[in-house]
Amino acid sequence: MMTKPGRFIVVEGLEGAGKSSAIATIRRWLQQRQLTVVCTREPGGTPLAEKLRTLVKQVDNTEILAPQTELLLMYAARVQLLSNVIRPALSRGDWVLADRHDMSSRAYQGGGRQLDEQLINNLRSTVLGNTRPDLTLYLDIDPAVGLSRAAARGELDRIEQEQLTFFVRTRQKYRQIAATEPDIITIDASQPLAQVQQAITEALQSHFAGHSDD
Ligand code: Z5A
Repeated sequence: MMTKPGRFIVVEGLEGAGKSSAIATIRRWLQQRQLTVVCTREPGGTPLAEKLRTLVKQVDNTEILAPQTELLLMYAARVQLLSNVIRPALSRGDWVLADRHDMSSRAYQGGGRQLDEQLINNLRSTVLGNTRPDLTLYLDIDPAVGLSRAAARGELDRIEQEQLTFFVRTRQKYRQIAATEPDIITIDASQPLAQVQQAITEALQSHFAGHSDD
């Protein structure tokens, strides 16, 4: 019997946008349809990629992380995750539900850090190959609102300590990408949680109509 290929769903957005809550909603929606779900986070999701996550998030006062190093570490972690977790899951027919993926690098390193787009595109084509998300839900939030939600949780990591202008550029890039790519749905994450959840469910129902049990 042929295995039906799995699907790849990504949740994106600035810190405090509500990605964790969105992932819980999507996970429930998939499990109600008896689909096997593999959840990932980036950077991270394999033992080595989790070590890289610690490196990029920790505040190190002895050496400044160069923006290009940051970019390469994000893609190094992504290669590991794609090879060891995402591609095997998709070939088994599982559904992959990702907390961040490639769009984060385009927005944070491309928009926030203003790194060369050609450099990022070269890395993307080498690392991603043909593996692309079936659907990306981009949770759009004003950075000031997102950061205040994130700050309420306690200590800020290295990237969270950036100036507001960095996050304004990151959001601009997110919105620019979302406006031009058809498999990205933008959700207004400033709405109350119940409305965000409703918008997510509607997006899933319209995008994966064949899997809806309603
Ligand atoms: N990064 C990068 O630069 N390049 C890359 O390629 C990749 C990542 C892959 C990962 O950190 C960092 O790496 C991230 C981007 C960078 N850095 N920054 N800055 P992370 O994974 O630890 O952090 P995060 O992804 O930003 O997670 P987060 O702060 O936890 O965001 P969230 O998951 O979207 O937030 P949340 O936990 O769901 O919600 C935050 C709070 O808001 C929480 O108390 C909720 O109850 C509340 N909330 C959520 N939704 C609502 C609504 N609708 N109304 C009111 N309150 C709400």
